[in-house]
Order: sequence, then C-alpha cells, then structure tokens
Amino acid sequence: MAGLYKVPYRTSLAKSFEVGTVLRIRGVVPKNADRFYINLLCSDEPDSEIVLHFNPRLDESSVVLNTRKCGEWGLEELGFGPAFQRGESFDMLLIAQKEGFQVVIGDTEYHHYRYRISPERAFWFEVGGDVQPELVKIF
Ligand code: 9QG
Repeated sequence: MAGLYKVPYRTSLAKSFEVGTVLRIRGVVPKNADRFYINLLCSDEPDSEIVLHFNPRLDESSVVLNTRKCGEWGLEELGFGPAFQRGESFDMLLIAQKEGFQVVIGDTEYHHYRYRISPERAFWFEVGGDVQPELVKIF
C-alpha cells in the first residue's frame, strides 16, 4: 500500500537492536531518486549517534555505510556494486550478527559492516530520502 510510511519515517524500537535482531525493509526506489538512507540511532535527538547509516546513492551508483559518533562521520565503507536501481522495488534485511551487521539484499549477502558502536545502543530506526518504504518489520 503506497504511502504507508511517510519519509522520513522514524520510530522507536520496542527493544534495542541486540545481536540476533533482524530488520526487514521492502520498498521502491522512485524513478528520479538520488539518495536514501536507513539509520539505526541511539536516540531521537538531532545529534544522536548513528550506529549504522546505510546510504544507497543512485546519483553515484554506490552504497555508503558509516557510523556517526559525537557528531562526526567515521570512515565510509562502500558496498560492492550498485544494489539498487531507480524505479525498482527492493527487499532487504539488516541482521545483527556477532561481529557486525549483515546486509542481505534479495537473496544475496551484500555487505558485512563491523560494529563501531554496539548495536545494543540502537533504540531508534529511521528511513528517509528518496524512497517509498512499503514494509518495515523487526524480528
Ligand atoms: O557526505 O556522508 C556518510 O558518510 C556525507 C553526507 C551524509 C552521510 C555521510 O552528507 O548525508 O551520507 O546525515 C547526513 O547528512 C546524510 C544524509 C560526506
């Protein structure tokens, strides 16, 4: 059902994003999309630490992953290969594993991002930018 989630869509998590947690996001990338992002945040404050920033950049054909600590971005990691296409739907998982986040796009393991901040400090989820989320589920 289009328009279910108005972006930026931000919600608190029932419990922290501890190891074993799985976040599923299904949505559509608009035809004119430049960038969108998925954030796992420590709080609802504007200067919250960002445990994981997952940032598909259609304008650069890349996917950037990063963490923001004390207002500063860390070293960017690049996902291998463009994984999103303008005008296409996607279905992805963020899985909190022992050492890091496993990003799965469709049936493909896309990127493993080693923790820089413990996932147990993530209590908020946000999706924003040029994206139409259709399903957001946390297991
Ligand atoms: O550009 O890169 C990730 O390393 C910055 C972007 C920033 C992040 C960051 O401006 O954009 O993607 O919170 C922000 O400003 C996001 C949306 C070096």
